[in-house]
Amino acid sequence: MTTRNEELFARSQKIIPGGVNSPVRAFRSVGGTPRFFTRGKGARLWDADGREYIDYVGSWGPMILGHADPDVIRAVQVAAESSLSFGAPTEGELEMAELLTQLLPSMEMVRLVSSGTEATMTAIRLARGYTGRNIIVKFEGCYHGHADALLVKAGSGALTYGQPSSAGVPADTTKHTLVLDYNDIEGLERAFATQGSDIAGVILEPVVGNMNLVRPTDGFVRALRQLTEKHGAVLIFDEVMTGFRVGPQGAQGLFGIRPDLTTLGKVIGGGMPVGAFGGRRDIMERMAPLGPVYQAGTLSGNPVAVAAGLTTLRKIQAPGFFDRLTANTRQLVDGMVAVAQSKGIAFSGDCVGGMFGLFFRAEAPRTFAEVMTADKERFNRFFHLMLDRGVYLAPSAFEAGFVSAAHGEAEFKATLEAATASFGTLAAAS
Ligand code: KE4
Repeated sequence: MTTRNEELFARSQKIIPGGVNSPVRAFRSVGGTPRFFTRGKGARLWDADGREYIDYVGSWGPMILGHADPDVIRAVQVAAESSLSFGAPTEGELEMAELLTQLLPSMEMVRLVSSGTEATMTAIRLARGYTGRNIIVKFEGCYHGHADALLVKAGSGALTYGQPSSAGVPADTTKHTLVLDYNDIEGLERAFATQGSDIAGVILEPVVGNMNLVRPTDGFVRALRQLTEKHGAVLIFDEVMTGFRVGPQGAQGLFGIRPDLTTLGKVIGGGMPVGAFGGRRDIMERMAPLGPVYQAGTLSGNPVAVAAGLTTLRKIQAPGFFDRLTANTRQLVDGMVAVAQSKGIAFSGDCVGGMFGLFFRAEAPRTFAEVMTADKERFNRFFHLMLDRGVYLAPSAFEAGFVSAAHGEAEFKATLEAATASFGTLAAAS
């Protein structure tokens, strides 16, 4: 009997590449049929067959308040009634800019765009325009959106399908992209020792979520700041995922590091298309129309999207919001690790704020190479065992998961029950 999800997926594959509007949604690495969701409320989702799930994808990070938060929905409705877009300044986008520069002290100036990709694409152009240099340093396994120069040994969907460097990107474009190993301080020091005067900027995920979750070592973060400072390179924290997800001031707040530029997305749109880049005033003032670095966008700062983002950002300032989110996420991960290990399964987990990583390997990985030693096939089986029990994890071994403020005891209890049964099935099969 064909389910509604299967019927919809069969139709969509005829006219949308892979049947999806973003590759990681296609379930191609985990196998099976993607779920077409019809409704979300709080921590829960319902698919086209009416099945209910506890959601740990959260639209890949934005839904930090949970789905259909009443205040966010009302703000969007009110904004929409005054037109959807003007293509002109509005007070709302000014309020958003004021809030972002207040919440992130490193952000002296900011510009809104419509996606994380636009934010990172512009940030590297700005680093090159500001320094007059060409080389951009990135790290294998980090994903910064799909701008040509950054689709080199990328993470997320690119890693999921084993095509970390995309077709269609001319070698001329990526010859200025230097890819190093995450957490490899010596490699970083060598690169700056030999090419420091040609490096325009370094971009990284300050906590990686796109080769699954990998934390930086203290030494790595400090070396990044010291070496970029010493050589006049722009340090870009890509906080599209970590921004207002790992803490009230993102990863830069956790590490006490002041990057030169920060890119944002996801949470700052609350589920609507909002990205942002910002940082040092002397760098940002090179942006058109003030300076020579061009960037533009028809829907940048869109009033309806900003209404969703502003409401979300204000609500997560509530006292104790991140303490609760962090404690809940840690409780979930520790519970799953304990259950897996009680069944003799090589399994580990880690979490930072409201994002987490699950690994079928004994220790949480610290490098790309260690991530690649995790048992991907076992993850794929686990993914479906959990999905069949109504728990929706990210459909890839190389993606982080997300907890929202709407996840409570009922969700964590049901999730651990599903995990206990699923790990039991895996243990019995081995
Ligand atoms: P978007 O262009 O997808 O809004 O943002 C790109 C981006 C930039 N930087 C980081 C650190 C990111 O995580 C992302 C997007 N993340 C993926 C999930 N791993 C989005 C999901 C998808 O590609 O469909």
